[in-house]
Amino acid sequence: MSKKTKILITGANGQLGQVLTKALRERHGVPNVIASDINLKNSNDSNYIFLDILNTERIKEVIADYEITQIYHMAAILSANGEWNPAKTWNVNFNALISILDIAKEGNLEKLFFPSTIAVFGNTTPRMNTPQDVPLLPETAYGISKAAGELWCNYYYKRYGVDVRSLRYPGIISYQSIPSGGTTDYAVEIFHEAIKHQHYECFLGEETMLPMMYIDDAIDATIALMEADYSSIKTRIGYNLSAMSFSPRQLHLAIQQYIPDFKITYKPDFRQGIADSWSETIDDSRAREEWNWQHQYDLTKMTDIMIQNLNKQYKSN
Ligand code: AKB
Repeated sequence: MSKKTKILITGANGQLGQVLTKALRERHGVPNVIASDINLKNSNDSNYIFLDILNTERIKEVIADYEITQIYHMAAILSANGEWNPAKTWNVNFNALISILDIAKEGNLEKLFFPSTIAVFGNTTPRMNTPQDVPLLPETAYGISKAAGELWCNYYYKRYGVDVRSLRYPGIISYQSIPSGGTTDYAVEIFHEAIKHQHYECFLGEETMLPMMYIDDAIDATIALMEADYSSIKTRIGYNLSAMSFSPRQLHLAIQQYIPDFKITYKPDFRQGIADSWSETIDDSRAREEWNWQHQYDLTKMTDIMIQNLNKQYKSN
C-alpha cells in the first residue's frame, strides 16, 4: 500500500514557495505540508520549520520525523544575486540538490521536484521559440548550477530510478509575494511602483523581451507535473514551460491602461547582459503534449489581476 503523501517544501518563503505552500495545503491538508526555509518569517505557522538545506543530516531527520514522501526543493539563489557570490550559489543550488537526490536514491522519497529555469539557456541557444533539447551554455552562476542540476536529475533517474521532475520556469509574476535577486524581478517591481509612485526606473532596456508567467499558471504547472502519470513524463531534465513574452515597453503600455500617468525611465545595469543571454520565446510543446500543460494567463489578464489585487493591498495598508 502506498504511504500517505507528506510533503516538504524547501525555500517556502520565496516567491514561488509561499504560494505553492498554500496551494499544496489546500490539496493535501495543512499537517501534510511542511514548509521550511532558512529564515523564520513564518514562525507562527506550526507546520513551518527552520531548515538549512546545506545541513544534510537535518534534512534526513526531518524526512524521518515527519514521514516525508515528496520534496518540492524550491530553495535557490537567483540569477542577479548569484553573480555576487558564485561559489555560494553553486553550493546552495547544486550541492544541496545532490544531497537530496542521494536521500531520494536511498529509497526515502517517492517523488522530488526540482525547479529549473530559462537561465539554463545561453548565447548559443536559439532565442526564438527555444526548443526543449538544445545545447546549454548558461552565462550565470545560477544558470550553470541549474543546468548541472538538470543533468544530475536525469542521471539519478536513469541510474537509480529516482522519480525527479523538473520545469524551466520563466520569470514569475505575483502580487502575493515579491521575488528577490532575479533578472525578471522588474516585472513585479513595476506594478508596485506604478501604483505607489506612477514612476518606475527599469534596470532592463525597453525592448528586452523575456518569457514570463503569472504565478497561478506556474503553480498549476508544478502540481500538474508532479501529479502526472509516471509514464507520461518523457524527460527528466527541466520541461520548457511558456505562457507569454513581453518587453518592459509592452508591460508599461499594458499598465497605462489602468494608470494613464504611469511613466517609465530606463537605466539598464548588469542584469541587461543576463537578460540578453536568455530566450525571448519558448517552445513548450513537449509539456503540452506529454502531460497536457495549458496556460490561462496572457499579458492582459495578468496585468488586470495584478492591478486589482495590489490596489486592494495598498488600500488596506
Ligand atoms: C531570475 O530572474 O533569476 C528568475 C529566473 C528566470 O529563473 N526569475
